[in-house]
Amino acid sequence: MKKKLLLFDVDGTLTPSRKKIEKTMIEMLEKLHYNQNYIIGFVGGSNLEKQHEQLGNAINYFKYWFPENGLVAYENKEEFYKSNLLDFFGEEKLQSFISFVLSYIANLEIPIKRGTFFEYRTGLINISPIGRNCSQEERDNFEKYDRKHNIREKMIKSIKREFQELDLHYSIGGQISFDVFPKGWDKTFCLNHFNLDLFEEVHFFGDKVEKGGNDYELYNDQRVTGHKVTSPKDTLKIVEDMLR
Ligand code: M1P
Repeated sequence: MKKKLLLFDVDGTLTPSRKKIEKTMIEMLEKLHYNQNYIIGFVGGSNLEKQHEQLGNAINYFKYWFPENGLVAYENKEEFYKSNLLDFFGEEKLQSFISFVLSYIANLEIPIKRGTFFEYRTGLINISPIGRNCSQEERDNFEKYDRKHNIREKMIKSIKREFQELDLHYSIGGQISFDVFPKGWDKTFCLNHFNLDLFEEVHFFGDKVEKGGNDYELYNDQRVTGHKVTSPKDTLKIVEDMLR
């Protein structure tokens, strides 16, 4: 019998943004794990270390782990795929990209800046105008400030203008940063790891499904049934209805 594949975004869908998973969600994942009709996976923009921190031991309920949009991929806890961003850019272009971003941030006037403005990951680059090692309170304040002043959107526009020749995709998935990666390396990338004919249905749950959000492409992909959620509670409700 074919099974249903359920794929979940992490931040805002399984856990509150950048926070730890709650008990009710752990219980639901446990139910899905032992249900013969379903296979579950998660697909998020963060790296595995951060996802593990948020999901705790509940990570083991997932057969598929897709950190960095599936540019790194695990099945049953074993890594089986890893992409390489450097092959896409080449050292020279990558350096001029980094220099542009850092000088943009150096000239940016915002209420506070901390450290780690540029994070080079396996399959994507994460850029944060305030800096990734700000506190939770500083994060929350930046998010509010950005909603009003569109700091990230403006920055993305400038980078796009400067690097028009690079086929890059920009996506705002969290509170203080945005991700940059080659077009096509969005969350739909994780589907490349499957023969989808083997599943009865494929579902995806995400909160940032509007254009520019990092769930947009997978949510709208013809091969999946997309579920828009507004919080982890919402995810619980939809899945519980499915299981009834
Ligand atoms: O998973 C959503 C996003 O989570 C983090 O964003 P932020 O730190 O801005 O809240 C980052 O890991 C980002 O890469 C990711 O897309």
